[in-house]
Amino acid sequence: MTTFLDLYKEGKMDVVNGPLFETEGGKGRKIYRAFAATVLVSVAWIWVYRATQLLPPASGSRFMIGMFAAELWFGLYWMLTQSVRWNPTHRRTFKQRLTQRSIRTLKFENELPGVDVFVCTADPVIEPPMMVISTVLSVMAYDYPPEKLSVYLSDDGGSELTFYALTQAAIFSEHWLPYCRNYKIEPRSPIAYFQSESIPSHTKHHQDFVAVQRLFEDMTNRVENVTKMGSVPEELRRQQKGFKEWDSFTSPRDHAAIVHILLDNDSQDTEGHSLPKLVYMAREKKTEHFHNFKAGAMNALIRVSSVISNGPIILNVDCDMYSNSSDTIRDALCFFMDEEKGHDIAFVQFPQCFENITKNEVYGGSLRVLREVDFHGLDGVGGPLYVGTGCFHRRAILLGKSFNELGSKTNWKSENDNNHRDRETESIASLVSCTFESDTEWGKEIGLKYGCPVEDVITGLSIHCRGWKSVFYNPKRNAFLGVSATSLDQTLVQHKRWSEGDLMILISKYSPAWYGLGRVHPGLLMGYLMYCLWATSSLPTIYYSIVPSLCLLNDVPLFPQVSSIWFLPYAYVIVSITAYSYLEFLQCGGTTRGWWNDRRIWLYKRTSSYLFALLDTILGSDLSFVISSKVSDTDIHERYEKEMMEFGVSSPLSTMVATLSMVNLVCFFGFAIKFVLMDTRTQKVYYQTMAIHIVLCIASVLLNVPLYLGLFVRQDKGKIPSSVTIKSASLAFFICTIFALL
Ligand SMILES: *[C@@H]1O[C@H](CO)[C@@H](O)[C@H](O)[C@H]1NC(C)=O
Ligand SMILES: *[C@@H]1O[C@H](CO)[C@@H](O)[C@H](O)[C@H]1NC(C)=O
Ligand SMILES: CC(=O)N[C@H]1CO[C@H](CO)[C@@H](O)[C@@H]1O
Repeated sequence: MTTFLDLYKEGKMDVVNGPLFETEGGKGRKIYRAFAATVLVSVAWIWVYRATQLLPPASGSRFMIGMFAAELWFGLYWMLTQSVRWNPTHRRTFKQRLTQRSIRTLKFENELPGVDVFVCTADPVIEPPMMVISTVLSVMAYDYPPEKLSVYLSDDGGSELTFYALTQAAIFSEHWLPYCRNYKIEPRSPIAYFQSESIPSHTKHHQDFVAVQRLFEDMTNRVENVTKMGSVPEELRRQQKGFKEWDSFTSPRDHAAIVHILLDNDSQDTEGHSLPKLVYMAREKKTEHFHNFKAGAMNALIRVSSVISNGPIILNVDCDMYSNSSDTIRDALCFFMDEEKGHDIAFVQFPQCFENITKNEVYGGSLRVLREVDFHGLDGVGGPLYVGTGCFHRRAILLGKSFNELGSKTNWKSENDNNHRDRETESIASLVSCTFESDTEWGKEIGLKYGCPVEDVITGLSIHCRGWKSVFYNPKRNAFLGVSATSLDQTLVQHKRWSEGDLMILISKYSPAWYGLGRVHPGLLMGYLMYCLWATSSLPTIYYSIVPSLCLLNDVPLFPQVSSIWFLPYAYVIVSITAYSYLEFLQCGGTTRGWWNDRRIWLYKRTSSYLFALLDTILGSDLSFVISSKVSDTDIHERYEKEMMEFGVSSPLSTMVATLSMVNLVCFFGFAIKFVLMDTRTQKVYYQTMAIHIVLCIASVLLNVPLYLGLFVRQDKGKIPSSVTIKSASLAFFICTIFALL
């Protein structure tokens, strides 16, 4: 490896002085744009056709208005989706330059900003303490000067089990961090590491491996024993004075603030190196004070960290999302610290990647297209959304600075020196009391925004509106790995929360439709609208997914005949959009069956999650925040590995999905019987007039095959409960009857 000194001797200093990151446009943009133009023409053509159908004297059937409305919507929405495909952007960092600059001037190393990492957890049952501390250990082990790194765990469950686990993690880190450093191992989450790694025996590395592994297994046993017992036994409590805080503890929803510094500047690992700071925080909870979920926890962390370490850079990760790459901090700093282009970057978002994805991702859980297409596209028009995990922020901007206030170049040295301002004067616990935020701008102008289930997206939007840019960095080796939903219901509930939150942004003060207008790039505005309008796209999708089938059953043609010139745009749009989505999915690394599964989930989330999100928003129901479970029992796990869909529970969401698929099945059988009984000539005419209906209905039935299996065939526990079967069958029968009578 050539070091900086070699380069220096050879007079190749420029390698050191170059930019810290580089930006590239995507390939094949021209071809894509030409394709998009052809689709646009076809869409317009379809609109014209519908308009002529509605005019007297044609004035089609009474379903035409709905069809027109749906097609108008799809066309307009398709235009919004072009914003993320128009100008995809890719980024590359040069971390070695960052390192070399710090070798050249020791000053530069001093200037490396402090980084505060926030990990949020909310419930020791749904988020097991071992998983949480494995994430904590993975971020403590970043390749970064430990005296500049601080890790904060916010525990909204206020659980002594989690606290106990964290005390054990603090002890284990004294061995784990030197081990990571000495052998440069990856990944640095001990659970993930010991699951995958084996080291050839008879080496020093192997001896150390075995020793650390034993320590890790002991710790796992201790933590899991305590977790199983549900409380920390007296003799263990006596070993750590922090447990005193739980003496007055009554419930997770009603307790005093607990802030405990487990490792500070004086803590050292077994080799005498400093350890990162490690802080446990459970903010005060009172039943009569609303706590604002994760946004409230994040804001409390911002305040607590400001008096303990006050790092100018903040990274936040979910507790199930461990760091899979120890370089990530340096990657992010390449953006913030670039002398030329770094000054207007507010946050660096890394993609959400998941380790529990099966090959063909039955629940579309990899968010592949979002990661490989949407976010690169957004990056080209001003920056990705903030998605609440795997994101580096500049503290000053989270605190509400606008671009004009801070605009010029950052002096990282002075940012670092802001440390420890108020430590003496303010007691830390008072910073996280229930009443601290009353009559302040916290949750409004300062920190993360309150009142929205997707606090992250709305916070990111307000940052963009203040004139800042963000950056999407998608390195080859995934930087963070989380756990994705492993049942249909979890998936649908998650999408309901996202789409509901995004819809609330649309009607909030920060709506991209009016507040963002003129403040952010028009392309970014369209990108935001694309997500904010998820929920509303449920209605046209539901209409389109059953009305053509029902009309097939009742012999009401809604589409042009095959021989008509108007048939062309329909055929072109259906074929080209389907083929494009297939190719795009493969391009993003997916499989053919994965794409097919993804189409199914696309349909299900639109017809159920999005619909209920829309209804909840209109009817003003509460912000009930369902945490998607991160553990699953072995039965469920087995079926997940076999890629069988997990239905299991009865919920309005699954009933909706089952009903619509049942309607399509009835229509399909009705059509099939009719068709078989016709003579060949009638069949031909029928086919001429109803071709598109037939295609849509058959596609829908094929897409729903796993659901029919769950309804009628499967006998395992993951099948659709019979209550749902009965409800959805009656509803489907009812819908078909009503429709026939119309
Ligand atoms: C996580 O990092 C390891 C290297 O440490 C890499 O081999 C692996 O592919 C990464 N995982 C994912 C899902 O990218
Ligand atoms: C955990 O509990 C089991 C039995 O409940 C016991 O045998 C074992 O020694 C315990 N382990 C630790 C580390 O306390
Ligand atoms: C929570 C969960 O389901 N974790 C699983 C993720 O996938 C790995 C490997 O397939 C399993 O070992 C975990 O149990």
